[in-house]
Amino acid sequence: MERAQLANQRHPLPREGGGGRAVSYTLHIANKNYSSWSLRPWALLRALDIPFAERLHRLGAAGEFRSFSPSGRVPCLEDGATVVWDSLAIVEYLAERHAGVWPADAQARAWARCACAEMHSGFAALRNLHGMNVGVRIAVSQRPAAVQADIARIVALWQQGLTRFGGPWLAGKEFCAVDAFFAPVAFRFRTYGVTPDGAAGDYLARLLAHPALIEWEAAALAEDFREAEHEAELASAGRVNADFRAAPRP
Ligand SMILES: N[C@@H](CCC(=O)N[C@@H](CS)C(=O)NCC(=O)O)C(=O)O
Repeated sequence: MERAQLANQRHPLPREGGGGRAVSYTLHIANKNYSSWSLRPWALLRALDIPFAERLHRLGAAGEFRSFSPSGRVPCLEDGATVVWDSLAIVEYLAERHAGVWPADAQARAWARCACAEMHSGFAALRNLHGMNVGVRIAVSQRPAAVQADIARIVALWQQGLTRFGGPWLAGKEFCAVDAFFAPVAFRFRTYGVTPDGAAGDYLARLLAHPALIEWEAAALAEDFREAEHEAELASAGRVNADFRAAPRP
């Protein structure tokens, strides 16, 4: 049986009005070139083949995010009257409804949850100084020590997960929430020329080649929107080697 079928079989999608059509999700996200937080649940939904409608909002559209998200931030998932407005909370909400969000093995599940939580609350230097910018490649002149430390910790985590659970994904045989949480890191590593050795390097290539990331990347490259703050951040990280994005809107 296909994995997606299995996911929906074990925890069937909730039904409206006692047996009507399956309730569909709406995921609010921001521009795919920049919005690392949006990518997490988007990649998970795609990888598990869970149907959803996407609403893409322009970053910096003042006030707009507040009209659907209590925090004024994305991602934000709507499921009928239920609104879930944080990437980790979205993952847990989905885990209550679909198999495959977390690994079936309890050890792997505990590890995956810890790694997601660490990603969610940590790595501030990488997040701030190596912002996600999918379509650009930067030659970094000098990587700040705090960024190097974040990178070293992520690579160690990846190596640990791959060794302990046997790969090819971080917590075992199947792509799950923890891989989705590190999907933005894969784009960051590529943009800023971070090339881990060994199993972590292979994992980076595997993640970038996942159909969900390929689809996200294609849409990111087609965007002609530029957000001033992200672009300034990028320029301060080093020299732009390549920019594969559609020409900016005049
Ligand atoms: N902890 C939140 C953070 C979400 C977040 O910061 N999202 C950014 C987009 S990448 C945002 O909505 N920014 C809007 C703004 O700053 O106006 C989550 O995990 O969902």
